[in-house]
Amino acid sequence: MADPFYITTAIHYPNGRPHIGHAYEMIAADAIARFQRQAGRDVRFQTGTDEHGLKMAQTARDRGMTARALADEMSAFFSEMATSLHISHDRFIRTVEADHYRASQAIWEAMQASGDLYLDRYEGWYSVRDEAFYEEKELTEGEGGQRLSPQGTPVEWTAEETWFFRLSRYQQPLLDLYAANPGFIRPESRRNEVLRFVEGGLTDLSVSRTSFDWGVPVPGSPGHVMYVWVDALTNYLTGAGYPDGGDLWRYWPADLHVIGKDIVRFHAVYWPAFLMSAGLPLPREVFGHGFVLNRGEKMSKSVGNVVDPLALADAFGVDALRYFLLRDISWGQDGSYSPRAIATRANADLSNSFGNLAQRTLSFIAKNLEGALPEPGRADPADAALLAAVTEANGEFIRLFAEQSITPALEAWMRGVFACNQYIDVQAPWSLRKTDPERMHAVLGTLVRAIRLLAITILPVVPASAGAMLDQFGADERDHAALADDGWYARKAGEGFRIGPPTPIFPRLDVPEEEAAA
Ligand code: ME8
Repeated sequence: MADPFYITTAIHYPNGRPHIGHAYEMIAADAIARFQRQAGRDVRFQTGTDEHGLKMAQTARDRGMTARALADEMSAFFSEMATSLHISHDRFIRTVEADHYRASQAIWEAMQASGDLYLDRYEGWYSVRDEAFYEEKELTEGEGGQRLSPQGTPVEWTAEETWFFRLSRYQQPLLDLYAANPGFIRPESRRNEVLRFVEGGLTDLSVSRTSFDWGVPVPGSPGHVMYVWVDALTNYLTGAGYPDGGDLWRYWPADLHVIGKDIVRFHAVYWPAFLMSAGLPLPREVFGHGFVLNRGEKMSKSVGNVVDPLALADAFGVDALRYFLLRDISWGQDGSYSPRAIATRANADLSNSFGNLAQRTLSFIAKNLEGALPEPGRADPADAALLAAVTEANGEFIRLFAEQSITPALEAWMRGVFACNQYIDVQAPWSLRKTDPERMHAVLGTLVRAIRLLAITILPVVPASAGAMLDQFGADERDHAALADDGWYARKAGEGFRIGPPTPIFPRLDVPEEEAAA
């Protein structure tokens, strides 16, 4: 039985339509999920929407609709976006689903049984936009004396009777956890932030609300709904079949929670504390990725620079967008995008380098060999050298990607593509056609092998295009084991497989002249 690998994205607030940050997170997690499947893991991948809380309730009220109606309307956009971006999730969870209510109430009862919940009065600052409580010392003052959270969002004073979670009890267990598992929070910068926060002392956390009712009811406590983060975090357990167990429970604990840097505290402090309290195993890793900025600026509705990711995918192609986001935004750091940057990167790497290489090779074979796979021909040391270079580049990709060094992995892969382009220029198969057909066969056969290896390796990043390319070669085996399968070529040739006239896989994109306002 393959080793399980459970990966999740954050669940997104459907109080508006998805933006490029949401798309980025889904794409990155999807590439990791696909990579792990290729590596032979038994992958479960979950994404979804986080539908409770005051922010949803207030947005719905402003729009004159119920929170549920708003959630239904907006959640559909997130789910459609996942499909459009070729996200390979196994479940799109919505926190209004019945099994999620059961899981949330079960973890609540488990925390209660540990003696970690008590009823008291909360008075303090709350940010609706962050759905977060803050301490006085964390706040700054904005215009007109408005108090602001560390995220720059307005906070308001709230006072109500609520349930508290004894977070203060978990300071030492959390510090022990971080010390024993240096990879629990990544990247390093995020880990240091969390360490400083926890070392500074933890106060008990208000975990229920009485001033509104849009949430999961607290068991046995009429009038209380759970603080939205309690139920939101529990989605990861719901997706693994908690509390019923069963077949999906093999996926718990999660291997990787992919989230943005603004919500690391919830995932690396509150979440493991809740789980410890409930007596459940802890996730193995929380990765806090950076923010995608619109030409260096934070996206905001008021600045008017919020871009619909599907418009970008329509303009440039899903795979161009996926490749750009993973190649140009260093995983774990903030990065900028612009239509010009997307088209420039996709043209340089995908169209001009990889796509052109495949197109030249395949159309030459289709035209001159009637699509038959080239014969072994007369080998030259340059052929073995190319395959060795490609194998090394792919090996580097796999080694780096496995440790989430995503941008360096893509750079390694490009070295393999460059090696092929150099080889084709030096070997010039088109001029061998008349002078030395035996060499021509050997060169083209080497290229077919090399391109197949490169296409398999890049599948997690550009699944549709690399998949279509492999279809043209009739290459059906696509996991990492297929990279070591030397018999593939002889088998295909033996079947009399023919390469059809190729359709271009990575069309050249028009690079927008000006950076038109988004
Ligand atoms: O925080 N660039 O939901 P959310 C990159 N519901 N990532 C970004 C981003 C940007 N510009 N803006 C947001 C929530 N994100 C909670 C999560 S999980 C149990 C509950 C990321 O819709 C953000 O960091 O505000 C988060 O990981 C995800 O998008 C959803 O953000």
